[in-house]
Amino acid sequence: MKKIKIKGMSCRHCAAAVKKALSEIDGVRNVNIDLLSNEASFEEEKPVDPAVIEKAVHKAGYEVV
Ligand SMILES: [Cu+2]
Repeated sequence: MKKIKIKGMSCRHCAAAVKKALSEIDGVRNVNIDLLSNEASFEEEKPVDPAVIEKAVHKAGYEVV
């Protein structure tokens, strides 16, 4: 399981947007967002380039810390 910190999430809508963005990445599954710790956790079915993850989060309007 991978964990990343995300900056900019303030409510469950933000969490849903990040979850969606991450879930749409090929190889990423079981995405969970913890709003209290601002963390996203997920599993990788295959190695996923961290840059792809950062890009997807950025596109959704948030930043990986
Ligand atoms: Cu929000």
